[in-house]
Amino acid sequence: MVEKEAMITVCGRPNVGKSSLTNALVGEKIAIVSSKPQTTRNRIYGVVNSGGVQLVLVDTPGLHKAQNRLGDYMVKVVQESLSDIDAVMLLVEPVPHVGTPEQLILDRLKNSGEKAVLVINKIDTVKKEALLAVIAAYQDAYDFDAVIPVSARTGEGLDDLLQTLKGYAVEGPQLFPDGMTTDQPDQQVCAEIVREKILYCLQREVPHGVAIEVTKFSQRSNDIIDLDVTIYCEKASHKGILIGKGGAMLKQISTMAREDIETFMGAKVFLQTWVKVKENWRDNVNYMRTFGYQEQ
Ligand SMILES: Nc1nc2c(ncn2[C@@H]2O[C@H](COP(=O)(O)OP(=O)(O)OP(=O)(O)O)[C@@H](O)[C@H]2O)c(=O)[nH]1
Ligand SMILES: [Mg+2]
Repeated sequence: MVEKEAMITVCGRPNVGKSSLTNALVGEKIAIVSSKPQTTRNRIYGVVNSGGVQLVLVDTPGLHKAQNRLGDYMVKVVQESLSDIDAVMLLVEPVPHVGTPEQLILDRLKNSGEKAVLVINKIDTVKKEALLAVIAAYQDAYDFDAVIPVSARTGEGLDDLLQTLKGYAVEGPQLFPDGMTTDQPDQQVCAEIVREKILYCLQREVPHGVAIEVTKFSQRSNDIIDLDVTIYCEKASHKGILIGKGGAMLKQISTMAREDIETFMGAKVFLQTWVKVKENWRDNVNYMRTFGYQEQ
């Protein structure tokens, strides 16, 4: 039984591990992850139920300098996720320096007066002694409620973090029913998984110009799903790269995606993929809306 709940935003620069941390706390992969920056494009809720408390984690795009309308949209998503919540987690790399994105978020928090927890991620990559300088740099910059070093990868520090986050819960109606771990429809998670495999398989320029449209999602029987997906890219040359020699690249992407989608859906999936070009869709509001990047 959930008696208390809290909405907590996870924000920070691209690639610090916001989605990895969200997944680790939820205990299920609900947000895609990649080694490339600007993986997350939309606000994603991840739900954690623990000891009568429901935490709704708000995973956000990495705050960066927008270079197209999609970027503008992503930055707006971050800004809108910083108000009307119970607390903010500022996720940072274990480096002893407050960078521009962090400073921008802190300036905003100073204005809004939202409560904030500093979460230093990736502590598996540094020596413990190195953390002191990181903590000092950030404590100079903002009056955080708490500072918690974690590793989303190894799980270190996550129990401490969970206890701290539960402290922000207030009495209120249960926002998500038991068993529901994200607000994303299944179709959207499937589309995101395809995009994750493209981020994994291809170099920087191509995946960042890719959008996914699900054109068929139908349950043939209890345990078989037919899924048709169109991958949009920005240039004919990118289409060639996505398809690869004799279709090899598209086959690899599709196979990897199908395996993960089957795990997520708990069903056998027949996945068909197509590649199409929509030039400069990242600067076209109508295309963006079609692909699910629209003002909330
Ligand atoms: N070593 C280490 N790597 C991590 C940790 N957490 C995340 N990573 C890696 O950091 C990279 C980025 O992770 P994401 O979770 O996609 O980062 P993000 O902040 O959501 O990125 P954007 O969505 O692009 O803003 C991936 O390669 C992760 O595997 C950690 O605790 N330790
Ligand atoms: Mg992310």
